[in-house]
Amino acid sequence: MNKISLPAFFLLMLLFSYSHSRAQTQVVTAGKVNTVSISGQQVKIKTENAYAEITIYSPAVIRVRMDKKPLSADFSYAVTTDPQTIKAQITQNNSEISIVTDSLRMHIRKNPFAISFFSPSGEVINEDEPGLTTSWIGDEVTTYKKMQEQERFIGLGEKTGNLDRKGEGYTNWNSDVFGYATNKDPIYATIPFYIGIHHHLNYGIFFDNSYQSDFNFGASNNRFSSFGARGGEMNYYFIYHPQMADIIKSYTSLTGRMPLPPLWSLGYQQNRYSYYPDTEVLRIAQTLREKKIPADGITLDIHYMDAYKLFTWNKERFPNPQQLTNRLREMGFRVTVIVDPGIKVENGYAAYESGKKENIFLQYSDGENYTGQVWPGWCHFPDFTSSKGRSWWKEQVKSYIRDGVSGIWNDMNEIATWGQKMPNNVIFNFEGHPTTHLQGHNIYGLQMARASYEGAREALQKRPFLLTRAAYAGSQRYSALWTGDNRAEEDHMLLGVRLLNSLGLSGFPFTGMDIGGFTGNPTVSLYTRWMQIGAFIPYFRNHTGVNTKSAEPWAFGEEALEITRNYINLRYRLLPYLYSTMYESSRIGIPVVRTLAINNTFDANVYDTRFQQQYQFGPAFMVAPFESTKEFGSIYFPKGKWYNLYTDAISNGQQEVITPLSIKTLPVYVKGSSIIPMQSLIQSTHEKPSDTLFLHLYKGDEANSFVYYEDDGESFSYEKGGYYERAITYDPAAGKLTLSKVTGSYTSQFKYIRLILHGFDSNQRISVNGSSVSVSTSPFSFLSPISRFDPQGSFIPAESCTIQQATFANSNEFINVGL
Ligand code: NBV
Repeated sequence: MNKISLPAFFLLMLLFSYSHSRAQTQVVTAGKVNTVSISGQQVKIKTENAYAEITIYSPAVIRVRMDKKPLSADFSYAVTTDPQTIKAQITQNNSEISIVTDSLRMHIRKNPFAISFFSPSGEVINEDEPGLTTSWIGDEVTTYKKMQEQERFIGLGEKTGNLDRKGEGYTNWNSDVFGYATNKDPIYATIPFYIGIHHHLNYGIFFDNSYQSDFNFGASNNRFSSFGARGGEMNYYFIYHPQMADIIKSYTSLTGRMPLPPLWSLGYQQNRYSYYPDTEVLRIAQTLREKKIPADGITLDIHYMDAYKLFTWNKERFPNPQQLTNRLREMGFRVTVIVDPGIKVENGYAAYESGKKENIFLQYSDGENYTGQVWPGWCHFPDFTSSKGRSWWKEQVKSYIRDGVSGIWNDMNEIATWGQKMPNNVIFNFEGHPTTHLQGHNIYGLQMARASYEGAREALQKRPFLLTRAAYAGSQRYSALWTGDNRAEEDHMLLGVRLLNSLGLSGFPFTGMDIGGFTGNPTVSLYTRWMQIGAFIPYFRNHTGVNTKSAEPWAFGEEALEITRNYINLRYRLLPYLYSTMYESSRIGIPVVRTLAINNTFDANVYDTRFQQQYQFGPAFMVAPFESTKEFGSIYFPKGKWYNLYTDAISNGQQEVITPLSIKTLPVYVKGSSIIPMQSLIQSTHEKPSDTLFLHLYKGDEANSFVYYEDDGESFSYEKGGYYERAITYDPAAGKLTLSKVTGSYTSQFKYIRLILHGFDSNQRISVNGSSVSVSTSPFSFLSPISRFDPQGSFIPAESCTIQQATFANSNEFINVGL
């Protein structure tokens, strides 16, 4: 045996550890392409250091997968669709591989491997930074994209900061962030999808990797934008369409769309941490009715439980939950309960015993159940990434439904535990492909929401309402999302609007924030302004923390009550419009809260930090939220013609207007050519509105169409044709408003329509199906005057023309209105 001297041995050891640490810290790029195999719509590539697979999903969507080792079995919690079979050409020569579809071109340079995407007319949409491309440092993988001139970046779901994210970096690691600062990152949800914009082009990138991921949009560098993760594959979907709305449609065709929610969940919901005992819950419900504040939901926070133990009721506070939910239902209220994932470790506690017996809890790598501390004390946590864990949870959730609960609110599912450091050696089943906390963490909230949704749906046999705090891309398939523990501060209200705008861009239409703020106490004006905004967001819930003052609409004095009630009333009158818009979202993924960037992508003003909060609420309204303390505000009107909601005064587009502000009204504008269906005021969706649908038409220059949608609001019979749908089309050039034939077998609750015209002459002549009808001019107002505080009335009522009622229900005929 060869002898080795001691100094030589130490030298060898030193060299070994040096080269080993170099391997860890080295940047490894894919390198030169060695082999290419093309089959159907897929290209498989082996490079010097990596394996790549390029798959065409649709003419506009191409997926890129890369790893240093051969790609493992394909699996995603987010993507639910398979590639479509399409017409595409894939060719190669010595220097590149080229893929051409009807919508885009992709080139893959061979030496070294680098990807570029072009529009059909040859403009660069997006390209790998040629020197950096895709690389690894240890297990961490990153793709670097060349920063295009004046490139902007928007989206990435629930992320703080500006609408335009240029110059910023973000991390995805779902986190419990009580009272977060307005620039905090990360917060609760991971939606690794963004949209890049430059040179009148826009594209989407969805990076489907649930490890902690990092996005850089030119933070601390002027060379690239990048996205990467601490482990797993480079796995992204590139989406190109000329219109941003189509990018969102394609993204949601990959990750799924919101199921149509129950109508009641679009009503006003009252909450605090926590209403108890049952008599207090009833007092709140009773007061809402007495004060004529329309409402549909009451939410029970953690104090309903016995010592925070899930699936139990505190017998002293809630001796008879069924009786309570029944009583509330008679009053027109639905109950939502909060659920946390932590199951208390306590012998004899049914959920603990059965969870232990069925072996459904997350475990350390040595097989011992993971124990972490949260509200009830030391807890185990169901593994929602296993079908066994989800089935167990589904059965537990059903007990709430038996008690008359209609909604499940999933909290603390980041997972939040005291200390906020779940160990990385906790193992997640991942549908039979066990993995560590590193990959499981960001998925947990999505799978908890899924299990709750499936359990509630099975037991209810109707549409349940689901709310979640943590999420991953695709969570919109199961649940609405709210933005967690915000603060009762002016800038938090505006941040909340930006968060919902960004979530909407990222496939999440059903969203809300704690109206009034969770931590702290809002001023009277802040509360009032926030409630006004709440009327124009999909999930309209007032919520506040445990030690704060009362925050019900009557807790801020008479004037705030009147203003708040006015806007809740308006919300209820707008339900036919909102429900139809939610229906559209459930079909094609376009959000209800729409940043102006969706329709005005290349107008630099919409990214101006002064205007970035402005948003559209569905196709018709533009809301301009301002701090409640401001007396004047600058509003940007994008292209088009805009009517003041309260006065019908017209502002032309592409201009900035300084506007006086009043706490009595939220600045809201209606786009010319809009069609807005409304109903009479009701106190809850339990109550039937009058038999007349109020159809508002705003004179405009562009043709427009609105799909009116109605169904029973709670069952799934719409899936089997039980709905009422008709397109309403306005053609200003022809002076025509047309209601198409009805599709679906549902009988509308409305028998008649009353058409209310805005911006037309008061001596406008009107015909319905060829016969002229009489027109009356009467004032119309979206809000009632706040008489006591403003005897003159705050609003100049819009001049409106009303036509005679026309038959609406079950019409198999077109209705043609000549204008
Ligand atoms: O369950 C209590 C709260 C809840 O009210 C809030 O909305 C959640 O975001 N929950 C967080 C737990 C603790 C908050 C300090």
